[in-house]
Parts: sequence; structure tokens; C-alpha cells
Amino acid sequence: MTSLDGLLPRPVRVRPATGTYRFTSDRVPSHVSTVVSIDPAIPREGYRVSITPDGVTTAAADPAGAFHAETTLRQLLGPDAYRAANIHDGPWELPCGEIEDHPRFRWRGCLLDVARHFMPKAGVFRFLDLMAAHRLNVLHLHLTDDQGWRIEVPEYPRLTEVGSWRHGSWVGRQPDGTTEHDGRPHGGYYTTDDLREIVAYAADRHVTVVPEVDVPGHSQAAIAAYPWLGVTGAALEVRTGWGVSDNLLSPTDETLDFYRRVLTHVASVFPSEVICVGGDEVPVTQWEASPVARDRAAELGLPSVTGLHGWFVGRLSAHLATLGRRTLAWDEVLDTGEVARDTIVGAWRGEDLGVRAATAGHDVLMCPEQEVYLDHRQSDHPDEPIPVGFHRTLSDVYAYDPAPPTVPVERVLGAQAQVWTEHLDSQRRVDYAAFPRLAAFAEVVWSPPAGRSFAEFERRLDRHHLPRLDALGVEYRPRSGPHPWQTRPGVPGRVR
Ligand code: TNX
Repeated sequence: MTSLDGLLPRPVRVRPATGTYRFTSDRVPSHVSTVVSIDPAIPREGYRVSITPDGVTTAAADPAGAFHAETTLRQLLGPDAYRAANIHDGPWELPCGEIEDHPRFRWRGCLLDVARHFMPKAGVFRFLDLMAAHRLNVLHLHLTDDQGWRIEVPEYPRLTEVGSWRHGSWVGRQPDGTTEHDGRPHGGYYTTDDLREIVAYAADRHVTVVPEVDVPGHSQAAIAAYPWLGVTGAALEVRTGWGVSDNLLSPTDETLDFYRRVLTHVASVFPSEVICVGGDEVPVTQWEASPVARDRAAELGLPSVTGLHGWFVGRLSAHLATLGRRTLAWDEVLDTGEVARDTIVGAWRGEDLGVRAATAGHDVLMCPEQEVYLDHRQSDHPDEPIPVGFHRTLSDVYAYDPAPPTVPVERVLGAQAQVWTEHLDSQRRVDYAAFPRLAAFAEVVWSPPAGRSFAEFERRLDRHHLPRLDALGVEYRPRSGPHPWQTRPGVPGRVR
């Protein structure tokens, strides 16, 4: 056993897992975490905590396991341990007992779409605190899309000068599909130092930040900045509406070279082994009409321009490999020709795509929209804020199993919940969509299904966890439906 002393400074043992919370010196529970050691027999990220009247002893597999043990102690200390400042009178108490714990999956992710609606970095720090409090360990940052480019790239300043803001946004979606345009500029981006800070903040909480630069579709903000990246060369605006854009990147050497440079920069900022290049939703209408694209497909011996999708992603993936990184791409790449075997496939269109990718020998990340898209509505009641997507309740998310019997389980890295933000224009809206469903998801990826029940989860949620979220200031969806101020415009809130 190796001592972790030095890694976890003694007087503030509980602090790394407790976010901004500091125990003042007269309130440090004298018995908290008196001994922390490493035990290689414990499974990855796992820990064993023993609480007796004489003190707390923790053995952990690794530093992440020690962090998760602290998270457990914080849970046991109660909701006040989740507040930003100490309001607790009297001694902190921990129940005596033994806890042994380790995660089911190594990738317990959440995607945050900061492209559709920018989240200022303070909001990202808070989101990371919330993820870490739920033992989620991968933040997939969706940094570029048709509606915004959020990473400063020093070599290409127009990406942020032009691409980081738009003139307005569609608002809402009525049941008949209609939308309104708000006519209000929206934008923002992270500087290189901001992103380094986000990465470091995440690392302190044992969270890896996986950046995504989406190609060859979802690229209209980049094309608005540099029109020669596009197929038509026409001047475009950063997109103000949602849905899939026809504007694709041109499959030229110049465009590829541009993105290689962008990815080299991204890799210099994000130490993550995995980098996502998107690859989703690529309608090939423009390529079909483009002599440049058709000639390129012919020159490459591809049966149609559709193959350019896989080729484009494949070129960038090869570049990432030269930088020592692995590619994550959305599951459409399976339909577009040759995909390098070591590409991780994000199965979003359904579990069957994940099974297909795993069977073909890819590592997979389960992200099915039918189950774990948290932008989707939580009930069919008309007072839900924006009635988009599949109807996914808390119990549906809790019942999700990322490793169905048909999948070669050794290929499943884990699962990821997605917080797409077309309709989530503020932290308050993100809170409402994400919680408490993200808490259910966190349990799905951490604990094996045997021995869990929704009824018991509900009981723990109501009695213990919602009070913690309240103390953290999370504006989650109440279990009985939205507060009046959480409904959508024009709909009187349900009286609860
Ligand atoms: C599909 S999932 C998308 C996103 C949207 C989302 C909305 C995926 C890879 N593409 O661009 O935001 O649906 O639910």
C-alpha cells in the first residue's frame, strides 16, 4: 500500500470533492479521512471507506478512487456540505459503517452543447462541479456547429470574430412545429487560456474534457468566417435556426489542411486522449451538385460523393493519430465507407448502431437519442417548456442499460448523456433539462443493474438527493412537474 499523503493535503481532505465548500478550521470534522491509502486490489476508480467512532479509513484504487470516496463522505455529511459557504451549526456527523464501491463503466459522460447556446466559463465550472458530484468523469464539449464557433484559434481569428455570434435565434417550438425568431444577437467564445482553465478545473475533479470540432456538416459558422471552406464559396451567415444545414465543407486539400491546423491547436489545448470530429448529419446535396466534390470522389475511386464523408473524417482521424490521439465520431461514419478500426463510435441514432459498431470491432460509446438525450421533453403535459424530441421520463432514463445482451460488452466504453442546447438558452434551462435525469443516468453508468430499483432510487432522490441539489442551487424539474416559471411562454403553469 502506498500512502497518498502529498496528493491530498491533510487539513482539507474533504475539500477536493466538495467544490467551493471549505470547512472552516473550527468545523473540520476531526475524524474525517484520517488515513488514505492505495490498494491495487481495488478495481479501477474504486474505494473502500470504513467509518468508526475512531476515524475514517479510506483505501482507493487510484487518486480518482480517493476522490470518489470523498464524494461519498460529502454525501453522508448531508445537504449542508453542498452549500457554497458554511451555515452548519454544531458538529458534522458521519454514520459508522463500511462502503465498498467502484464504477461499472469507465466512460461516464455528459455532452454539453456550448455551440447552440454559449455557456460562459463560470457556468462550465459549475456544470463540472455538478458532474463530479455525480461521479461523471467525461465532459464532451460540443464546441462548433452551424450556429456558433466557440474556440479561439490564433491562426484563424475570423473563426471567433465572425463565427462566435449570430444575429438572432429561433425561439421555442410549438406543437405544430412553428418557431419565432428573437432578433437578439447571441454569442461568446472561450480563449485558449479559458479552455486551459476549464481543462485544469475538470482535471482537479477527475473529469476529462473531450473537445468536439464537428465536420464536414454542422460547419456553417466556420464557413461564415472563411467562405472558401464551403462547397459553394458563397457568403453565409452564422445560422440562426435549428435543424440540419445543407452547407457542407468542401472536400479539398485546402479545407483539410485548415482543419488539420485547427485540430493541432485543439490537441495542444486539450490533453484528452480522445478528440471528437463529429461526422453526424451530412446531407450530400451540395456535394452532388459540385463538380469539385464529384471529381474528388472519382479521383479517390469512391462509388459516390457519399464516400467523401468517411474519407474526410478518416483524413482528420489519421492526422489526430499522428498527434497521438484517438478519434471519436458519431455513428453515421459507419455508413460512409472505410472507418479506421480504432475510431470510437458514438452511437446516437439507436442502440442497434452501437451493437453494429461493437460487432465490427469498434469501441463504442452509447448515447442513444431515444434514451439519454436530455434536451428531449420529460413529460407529455402541455406545460413542459419546449415539447421537443422523444418523451423521456426520469424512470425511463433510470431503466436504461448501456450494455444490452446483444452487444460485445468488452467494446462498450460506457455511455453518455447529451445536453443539446437549441432550446436551452440559459443555465436555468440547462438545469431543468439535466436534473434530476442526469442523477438517474449517473447511477446507470456507475452501478450494476442487479440490486437497483426505481422505487428505491425515487426514495433516495426525494429524501436525500433533491435536498443536495437544492443546497447546490440547481433548478431541477420538480418531480410533479415544472414550477409556473419553468413552463413555456403563453402556457399558464399547472397549479401543483
Ligand atoms: C441530433 S446527435 C444532433 C444534434 C442535435 C440533436 C438534438 C447528433 C450527433 N446530432 O446536432 O442538437 O439531434 O436533439
